[in-house]
Amino acid sequence: MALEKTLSIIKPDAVEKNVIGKVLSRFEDAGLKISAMRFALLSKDDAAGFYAVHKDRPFFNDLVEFMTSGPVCIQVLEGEDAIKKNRDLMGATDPTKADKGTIRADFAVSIDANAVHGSDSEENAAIEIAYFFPSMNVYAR
Ligand code: IDP
Ligand code: MG
Repeated sequence: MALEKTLSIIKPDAVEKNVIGKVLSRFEDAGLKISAMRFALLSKDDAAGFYAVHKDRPFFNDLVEFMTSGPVCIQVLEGEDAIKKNRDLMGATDPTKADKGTIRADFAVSIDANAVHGSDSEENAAIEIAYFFPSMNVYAR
């Protein structure tokens, strides 16, 4: 295991549901530390740039539409094995298939409005963190 950082986004549906604190508690209770955090109302260009890897997928326009539909709360999480730990806490992309007790099973309603984003690899975590946070805004332990 390695000390890692990962990018997390509490998506517009979960912000609207007023469960930011509950989601953050899941991270903290699992031993992840919040190293940076900000709110943002993403423009279409911001969301399209962030999800550029999905630009040829059929759901891309819906995804950009959804991610710009309201404010998001973006964090850097840090800890041992943080990338996989966060993916395990999140649950499957489709909340109807997510394991019981995961964030998506408990707070999400559909594959579009699925409450949270989490980086899927070390390489993408570094790219995604840099997309939203200048290094001076990431707490260095
Ligand atoms: P992930 O968020 O679990 O990593 P990805 O495959 O990276 O899932 O997809 C990014 C986001 O795009 C998902 O969180 C979801 O909101 C949306 N998405 C993925 N697959 C579909 C789909 O088949 N239909 C509609 N939206 C989708
Ligand atoms: Mg993904």
